Formats: sequence, C-alpha cells, structure tokens
Amino acid sequence: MATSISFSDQIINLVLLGRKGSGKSRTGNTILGSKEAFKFGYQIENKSYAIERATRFDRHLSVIDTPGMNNFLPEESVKLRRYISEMADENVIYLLCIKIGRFTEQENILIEQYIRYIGQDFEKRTIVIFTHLDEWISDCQDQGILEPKFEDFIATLEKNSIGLLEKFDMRYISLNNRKSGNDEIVKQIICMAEELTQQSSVLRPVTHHQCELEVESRSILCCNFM
Ligand SMILES: Nc1nc2c(ncn2[C@@H]2O[C@H](COP(=O)(O)OP(=O)(O)OP(=O)(O)O)[C@@H](O)[C@H]2O)c(=O)[nH]1
Ligand SMILES: [Mg+2]
Repeated sequence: MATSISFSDQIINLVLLGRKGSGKSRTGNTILGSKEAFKFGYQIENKSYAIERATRFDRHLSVIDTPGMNNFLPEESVKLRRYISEMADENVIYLLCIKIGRFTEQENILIEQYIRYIGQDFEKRTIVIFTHLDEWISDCQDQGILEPKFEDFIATLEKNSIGLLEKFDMRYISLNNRKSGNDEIVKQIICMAEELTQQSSVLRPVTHHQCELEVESRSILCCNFM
C-alpha cells in the first residue's frame, strides 16, 4: 500500500534556462508569486545569475534566474554548474523556457547544447515551460480559431522538436505570465518538480495532463497541496 510522504521540509531548486527573452525572469516571478523578484523586460540585459527564495503552497522553493543565452557552450556550463553547486546542490530541476511559436531549429540547437554540456541529468530533470500563451491564443483567435487548444500547437511541431520533447518524457506546461492568478499552473510545476526530485534514477513520465489531474484530485502522494 502506498504511504504518504511529506515534501514540505525539502527545498526544490528551480533553474530557469532558455534563450534571451524567452520569459525566464517573468516565469520565475510567476512561480515565486511576485512581480518584482527578478527584473524582466526586453530592455533589461541580464548577464548574471540571481536567486530568490519563497515558500509557495507549503513548498520551499529556490528559483535561479540565468542570463539569456542563444548558445550554451562549455564555458557557460562551467559557470552554471559552479553557481548551482554554490547555491543549490540538491533537488535541482531545470525549467527550460521557450516562447510559444519559437520552437525553431535555433531552439533545437540550444537544447542539444544543454543536453550535451549539462549531461544526461539534464534530460531527466527538465520541464519545458512554453511562455507567452496569451499571445499565441490571441494570434489563433485573430486567425479565426476561436478556442485554440495548446495540444494542437504541440501537434504542429516538427519531428525534431517532438523528438526533443520526448527526451523530456513530454513534460511541458504552457504559461501566460501576464495573467495574475496562475496558482494552478504553479502547483503543476511544483508537482512535476517534486516528482522528478524523487526519481533520480528510475524515471517515469510526469506529464502536464497527469499533474493537472493530480492537482485537481489533491489525492496523490506528492501533490498534497493545501
Ligand atoms: N504576453 C506575454 N509576455 C511575456 C510572457 N512572459 C514574458 N513576457 C514578456 O517577454 C519579455 C521577456 O521576458 P523576460 O522574462 O524578461 O525574458 P528573459 O528570458 O528573462 O530575458 P533575458 O533575461 O533577457 O534572457 C518581457 O517583455 C516580458 O514581459 C507571457 O507569458 N506573455
Ligand atoms: Mg531575464
């Protein structure tokens, strides 16, 4: 019989990665429940790492914001590893931010670089966050699709992009960072992250849908949100 485990004492370290302007800082703010934790905006050139901590839904979180990179080369991976090892050596989960509609060949190259230079661990510990959901929805609506479904966007992705998502066991979430009240999405992200921290070697897929159901039912072991 399954036993309930409390995760409330552990810190989950969420590391935001992705291209310049992909919405990393704002995603960090959404997760932290603050508009001011990380500076965001196209005019801000973020060249350094930053960490902010908060307790959200009874979970202790450290969120690490990273400089926007269009290429992730070995020297960057050294800096990233150093920062992570100083700040957060356990329970590290990567949140790979991609602006919806920008899952292009350039994006694929960047992801391959993360996999190559961060290592196998990266695939096992990454959740893809598709940002700018609101812009995608309004573009669809302007083109006559009144009720666009995010899964339809996934279905339009090229084979290479799907192949990369599969490496992450199809762990992805779509997010509108401009919306206030993203609590359910934040719970889903925390839920996925918690599951991944428990699966360091034996990994099974934790999908968006699965976590959505789990958060809704509030009955599963790891997603016991108050
Ligand atoms: N409409 C909309 N805008 C967003 C969303 N997420 C981020 N943005 C905007 O996109 C721009 C870039 O967001 P940031 O969070 O600064 O992106 P970043 O990845 O941290 O950028 P760098 O630090 O420069 O790499 C800002 O103008 C944000 O307000 C979203 O979900 N919807
Ligand atoms: Mg930023």
